[in-house]
Amino acid sequence: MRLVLLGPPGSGKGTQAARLKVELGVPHISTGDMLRAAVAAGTPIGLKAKAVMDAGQLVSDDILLAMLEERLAQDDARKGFILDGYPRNLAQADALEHLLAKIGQPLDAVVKLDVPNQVIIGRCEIRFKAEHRKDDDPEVVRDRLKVYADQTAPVAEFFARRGKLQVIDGVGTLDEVTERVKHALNWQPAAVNG
Ligand code: B4P
Repeated sequence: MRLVLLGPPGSGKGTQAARLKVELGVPHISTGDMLRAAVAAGTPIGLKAKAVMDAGQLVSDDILLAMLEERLAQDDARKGFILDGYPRNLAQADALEHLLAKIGQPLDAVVKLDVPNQVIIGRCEIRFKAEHRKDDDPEVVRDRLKVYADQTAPVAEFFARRGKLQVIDGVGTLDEVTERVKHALNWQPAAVNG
């Protein structure tokens, strides 16, 4: 299964991907997690990305594409992947399509989690209080939602035109949302032998 999870910041892409990877048996590839790891390790990419991320803006397309290409070349991604946080603009959507064609791994599906802005602001505020992630500061979340509306929302249309987009309601319990994603994917667990 080669899946992209789309949705605004705080819509639950990372949360759902972490649950789905077990059942789908493929790695969860989060560009947000990769960037945060680079920041924590103080790598050259991390040093460039930190201020951009803290301000709720998008890190450069070149950096993201190089990071993703390297990650998809790893052995575990040959059986598929759940991509969370990429693509975030039309240039990235185009780059992804070309990269996946080059490595012969076209996408099976794109699932978008629909969550109203007020719910997102509430979720990020809870996480801000618990984890102090700078980009969860309510002021920054408003900027991230604007970046999403301007740059990421058109990506859904990009995939809709290719007949790959499914939109689901991302409000509900974690289990409810996971079930909706699986339903959208028409996912059946493999039969247990014996
Ligand atoms: P991400 O790491 O992708 O952003 P996120 O806020 O973690 O979004 P996600 O939708 O995964 O939310 P989550 O499950 O955690 O990006 C961070 C930054 O990295 C970006 O702003 C950007 O600067 C940079 N970046 C990443 N990818 C990039 C790219 N491709 N190009 C350029 N820059 C890039 O859920 C949020 C909260 O809600 C959690 O606390 C969770 O517990 C809670 N929650 C989830 N589901 C819930 C539910 N059903 N009910 C109640 N709460 C729920």
